[in-house]
Amino acid sequence: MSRFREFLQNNLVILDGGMGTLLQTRGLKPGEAPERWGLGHRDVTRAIHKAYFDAGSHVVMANTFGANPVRYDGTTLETMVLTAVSDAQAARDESDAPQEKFVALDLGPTGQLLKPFGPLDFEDAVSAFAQVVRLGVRAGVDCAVIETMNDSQETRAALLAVKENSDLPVLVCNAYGSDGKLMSGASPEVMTAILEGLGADAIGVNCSYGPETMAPVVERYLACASVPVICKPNAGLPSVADGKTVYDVDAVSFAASMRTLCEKGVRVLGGCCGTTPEYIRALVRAAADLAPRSLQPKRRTVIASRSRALVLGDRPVMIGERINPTGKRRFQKALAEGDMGYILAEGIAQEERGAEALDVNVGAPGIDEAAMLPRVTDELQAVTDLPLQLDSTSPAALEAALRLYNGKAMINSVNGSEASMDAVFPLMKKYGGVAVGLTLDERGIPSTAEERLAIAERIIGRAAEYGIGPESLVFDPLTMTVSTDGRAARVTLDALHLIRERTGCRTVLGVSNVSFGLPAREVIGSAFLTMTLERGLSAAIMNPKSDAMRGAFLSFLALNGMDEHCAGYIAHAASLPAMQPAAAAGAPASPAQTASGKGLRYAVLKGLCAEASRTASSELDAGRDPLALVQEEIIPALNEVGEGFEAKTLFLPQLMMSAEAAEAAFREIKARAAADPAMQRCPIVLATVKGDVHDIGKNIVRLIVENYGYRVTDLGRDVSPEAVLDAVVRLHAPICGLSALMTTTVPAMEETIALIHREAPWCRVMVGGAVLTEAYAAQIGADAYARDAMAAVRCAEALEAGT
Ligand code: B1M
Repeated sequence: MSRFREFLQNNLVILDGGMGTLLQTRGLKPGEAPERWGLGHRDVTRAIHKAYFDAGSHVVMANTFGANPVRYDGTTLETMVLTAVSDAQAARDESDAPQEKFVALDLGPTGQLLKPFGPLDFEDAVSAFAQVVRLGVRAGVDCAVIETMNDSQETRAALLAVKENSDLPVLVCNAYGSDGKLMSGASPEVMTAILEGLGADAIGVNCSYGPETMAPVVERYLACASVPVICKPNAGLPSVADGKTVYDVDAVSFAASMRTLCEKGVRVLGGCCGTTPEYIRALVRAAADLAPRSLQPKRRTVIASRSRALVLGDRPVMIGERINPTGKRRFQKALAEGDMGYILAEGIAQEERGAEALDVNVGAPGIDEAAMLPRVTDELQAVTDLPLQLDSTSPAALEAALRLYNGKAMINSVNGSEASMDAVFPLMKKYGGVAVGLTLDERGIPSTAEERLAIAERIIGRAAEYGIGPESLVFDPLTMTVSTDGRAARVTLDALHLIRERTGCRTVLGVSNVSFGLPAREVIGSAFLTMTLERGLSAAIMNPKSDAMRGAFLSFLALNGMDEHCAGYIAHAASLPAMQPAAAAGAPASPAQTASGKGLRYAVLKGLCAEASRTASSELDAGRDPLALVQEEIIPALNEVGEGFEAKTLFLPQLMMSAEAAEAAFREIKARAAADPAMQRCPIVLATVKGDVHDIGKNIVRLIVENYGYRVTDLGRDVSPEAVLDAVVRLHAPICGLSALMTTTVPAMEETIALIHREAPWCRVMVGGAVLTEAYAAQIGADAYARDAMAAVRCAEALEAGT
C-alpha cells in the first residue's frame, strides 16, 4: 500500500489552503492563470508551499489546478506540471516541520464543459486528464486531488483518468451550490455512490462557501460515505473592500468551525479560496487533540443517476422492464432503424407511470449491442434522471455503457458460472455498480430454493475476492412460469426468503415470467407480485404501464404504511380507466400513444428531439398555423421547463434537451414559413447580446420579422458589441434588434446600444427578451421595446417609418 494511502487510513489529514488568492496578493492579476504565472515566479509558489508545510499541512498541492491539454500545448503542459511538482517537492524538502509530508497533483476542471452542457466529449476529457496524470506520476507525486468540479461527469472523467494511468491514491472534492447540488444536479448522496464505486480514496467538498455554510453538505457525506470525508472550504464569502478582495471568516472562526466538523467525523481538512498558512496553522492547533473518527462502512445498496440516488432495501422499488426488444416487434424495428425517439418515449412513459429505475436491454438479432447499449444509455440519461439498470450478456456492451453512464448503474447481470463472474466483477470493480446476481450457473437453474441460495453464496464469495462487498449484489431467485411447473412460483418465493434471511442481501425479480402461457396474465402476475413483496422483495422488474401490476405494487406500499397519506395509491386510482370520462376508457395504449403522440408541447417538455420535429411537421401538414405552433406549444413548454429549473425540479441537462427539441421543431417551422419575395423592406441586424446563449426567442423574432419582408442579418448569439456595430455599419442598417434573457447580460445590451448610438447614429435599436420591461429598455437607452415577436414587427414598422 502506498505510504499516503496508509497515512489516510490511520490519521487526520491536513491539506493546504488557498493558492490562487494568495498569488493575487503577490502580483497575479485577476484573470491570469496561476499555473502559467507560477512558471515565471517559482520562488513565490515555492515559498507559499513551504509556508503551508511549516504551518502543519500534510499535503500540499502542486500549482497544477488549471494545467491541462485543453488549455496548453504539450510542451508547455509538460514544463508546467513537472516544474510545479518539483517546486512543491523542493518546498517539502526545505521545510523542517515535523509532520509527514506529501505532494499532490492538483486536477481542476478542464475549462470546457462536457456534453451535454458543452462541446467536450467524455473520452476527450478522460484523455486530457490522463496526460496530466501521467506527467504527475513522472514527477513523483504522492497522490492526486481532483477538486472544484461542479459536473459529476467531468469528475468521473478525471477519476477514471487517474485510475487508468496510475495507482495514485485519489481525493475527490466537488463544489456545491447553495442548494446542496452540483451544476449537473448531483447531490452528496449521488456523488458518494458514483465516486466510491469508481474507487476514490476520500471524497468531499471544496471551495463553495465558508465552513459553517458548507456544514450541511458535509454532514450528508458523513451520513452515507464509507471512505474518509474531506472538507476544504473557502474563508467565507468574498467581497471587495478598498479595491481588495476580502473574505468574511477569519482564521480563528474558520478553525473553530472546522474542529466541529472534525468532531462529527471529517478526516481530511484544509482550506480553499481566501485561506492562508495562518488559517492552516490555526486549524492544526484547533484539531491537535482530536483523533480521527473510525471509518464506518455504510453497506448501503445504492444506485444512482446523475441527480438521483436510489437506496434498495428501505422499501420496495419498481424497475421498468419495457426497454427490451424481446417479443416486441415494434421495439425491434425501432432498434434496427436507430429510432431513438421511440425508445426514449418508452423510458419516459414508464417514468410517468411510477418507475423508479429503468432496465435497458437492446439485445436483438442484427444489433451491435456494444454500440447500441452506450448510445441508448447516453440518450436516455439526457431525458430522464431515473437510475438505469444496464441489461446485457455482452461484457463489451456493459463496459461501453458503464464507462459513459453518469451515475452508478445496476448491472443486469452476473450469475454463478465462472465465465460470468470473471467477466462482470472486473467491470464492477472498475466502474462501480450494483450487480443483479442470477441464481443459476453452468448447470442451469436449480430446482430447489436451497440450491439457489448456494449459488448466491458462491457469488458473494467470488465477489469478495475482487474486493466487492455483498451490499453491491442484489439477488434474483429467478421466476419460472407456473403454466409448465406448478411448483415454480413456490420455489422462487422460498429462494427469495432464504437468500434474504441467510445472506442479508437485497433481492430483485423479473416478475412477469410467472404468467407466460396463461390467459389474463396480469391477474395472476399481480397476485404473484404481491406475494414476492410480502416475502421481502427489494425491487420488482415489472411493467409500470400495466394498471393491474402497478395497482398491486402501490396497494402493497399503502397497506404497509410505506405510502404517506396513500398519495401514490390515490394518484394511481385517479388514472384508472374506470375513473376517466367514458371516452378515455378503452384498449390499453401502445407506447406510441402514451409517451409520444402527445403533441409538440409534450415533446419539447420532455426533450424528445425527433418527436418534436416529427410532430411539428405533421401539425404543419395538417394545416396548423406555424405561429400558433410557436405561441401555443413551444413557448408554454419552454416556460414550464424554466419554472421547473427555477424550482430545482429540473436540471440543466433537461433544460438543454428541451431547448434542443424546441429548435428541432423550430427548424421544421422555419422551413415552411418562407417570406413573401414580393415584400422587400429595410435590413435589420439581429443578435443575442454578448455572454448570452439564449437564442430561441431571437430566432422566433427573426422568423416573424422576415415573414413581414424585412431582410434580416442574424449574427447569432453571444455577439460582442463590436460585431453588432460592424454589421450595422457594413449594411448601413437602419434598425438593429437585440435580445437578452438574463439579468446578467442586460449590461452587455446597454453597452451595445451605447456603442451603436455613438458610432452609427442613423440606426435605431429595438430590444426584447424575457428579462426586459418597457421601462427597463428605456433606462438602458433602447429606442424601442418589443414584448414578443409580433410586437417586434410593429416596432420595426414604427422605427422604419420614423427613420
Ligand atoms: Co437558460 N435561463 N440558462 N437556458 N433558460 C433562463 C432564461 C432562466 C430564466 C431560467 C430560470 O432560472 N428560471 C435563467 C435566467 C435567470 C435570469 O437571469 N433572470 C436561465 C439561466 C440562469 C441559464 C444558465 C445560466 C443556466 C446555467 O448554466 N446554470 C445558462 C446560461 C448560459 C448563457 O447564456 N451564458 C442557461 C442555458 C440555457 C440553455 C442553453 C439550456 C437553453 C437555451 C438554448 C437556446 O436558446 N438555444 C436555456 C433555456 C431554453 C431557458 C428557458 C427555459 C427558456 C428560454 C426560451 O427559449 N424561452 C428560460 C426560462 C424561461 O424563460 N421560462 C431560461 C422561449 C422564448 C420564445 O422566449 O426568449 O423570452 P424569449 O423570447 C420571446 C420574447 O421575450 C421576445 O419574443 C420572443 C418570442 O415571443 N423576444 C424579443 C426575445 N428576444 C427579442 C428581441 C426582440 C423582440 C422581442 O427584438 C430584437
